[in-house]
Amino acid sequence: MLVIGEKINGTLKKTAAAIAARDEAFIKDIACRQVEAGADYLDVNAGTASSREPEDLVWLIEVVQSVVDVPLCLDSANPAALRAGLERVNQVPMINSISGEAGRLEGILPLAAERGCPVIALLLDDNGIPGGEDGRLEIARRIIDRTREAGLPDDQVFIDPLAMTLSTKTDGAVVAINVMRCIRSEYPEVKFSIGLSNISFGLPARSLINQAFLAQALAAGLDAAIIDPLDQGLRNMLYATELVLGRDRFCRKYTSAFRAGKIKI
Ligand code: THG
Repeated sequence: MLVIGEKINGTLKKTAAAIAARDEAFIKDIACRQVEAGADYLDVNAGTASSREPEDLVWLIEVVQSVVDVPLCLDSANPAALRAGLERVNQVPMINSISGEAGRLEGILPLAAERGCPVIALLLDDNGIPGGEDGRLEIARRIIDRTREAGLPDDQVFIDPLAMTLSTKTDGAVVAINVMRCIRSEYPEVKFSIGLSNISFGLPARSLINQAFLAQALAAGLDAAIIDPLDQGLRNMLYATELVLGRDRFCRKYTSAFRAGKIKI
């Protein structure tokens, strides 16, 4: 599974302050720590007002690329910010995200299609997030029609089924898992990504809930997740579950992660 480090996110208070103050050391530190912990991609989200977002996102990208060389996951709903970011990246980034919303399909999908970038697609549209499986599946089919029409191969599309907060929605994780299973049987090449920590907002011992969900989501075919790579328990669970699911030939990933000190109990 691809680990997309979540911590460079301007909607978090400390990161917002670092972006406003152009505090390079703060950003470099969370970039390096996430990559050392095993992040394959780093999510970069400026989280700022749309007029400032292009320059803030470009600043973040340049600071991050000055210390690490993993590809980035450009996290924005703003086509102008994404366009500016796409001009500065050193490696093909993931675009986070399109959705069933008309504005994103028109403004963002062409940016990804032109460059053949992998893209994350959220299962929501201009009417919001459907609560049940059927509504999400209908949006997924519409999105995949559009990505195919734009010439983007199915294996470059990462569907994010949207895990809802369990404290307010009892079936918030189950719906996401059922949706992944249905889409996989209909579109075997399409991939899945999820923002894992949404499910545990407002609850104690969040990492435990995130770990339980990660194991179930991996069993349903999860290919990528936006997570905190510094969460030791989550990392342990990731390596162990991939091993159990037969995704780790000769236990190579598990044993080398253990030797490198990335698995600890
Ligand atoms: N899907 C997609 N993109 C996304 C999300 C998603 N991008 C944003 C978000 N959801 C994923 N990113 C984060 C970043 C941080 C946290 C959660 C999701 C987080 N922060 C802690 C908190 O809020 O309690 C605070 C951590 C800290 O302060 O360091 O949990 O779903 N495609």
